[in-house]
Amino acid sequence: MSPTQESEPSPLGAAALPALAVPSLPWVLLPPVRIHQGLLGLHPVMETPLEKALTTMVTTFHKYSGREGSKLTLSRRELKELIKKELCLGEMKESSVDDLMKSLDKNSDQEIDFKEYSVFLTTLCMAYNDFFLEDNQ
Ligand SMILES: [Ca+2]
Repeated sequence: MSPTQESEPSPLGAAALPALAVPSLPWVLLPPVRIHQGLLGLHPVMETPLEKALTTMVTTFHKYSGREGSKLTLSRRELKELIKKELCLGEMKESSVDDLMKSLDKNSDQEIDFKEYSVFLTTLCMAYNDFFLEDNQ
């Protein structure tokens, strides 16, 4: 954080958001392949906990992105509501929401698209991992 930013630090450490380089994935990991394999009886169709978590990450985005404006992006209000309801952080200060929006909105269009949201979740996931490691030392 630069010395000129005197507002409270983001509760999510959003200032340290990484740039997301999207790797190309082995085709066997892609959802249509998984579903097709399930239909062929190659594996149980039931989702594993990790697959459920991925599905929840996607459906949670769309649960809020469809409320106003573009259905494919989160507005500031939609992001604030998602954080309040899905991360149980309660009401965020307006300045914290502004800081988070500024950190996440890499293309500066005042909306959070799915890639920007993915960076947010990745950052949270890294913080959870740090907490997990500290707790298990
Ligand atoms: Ca954006």
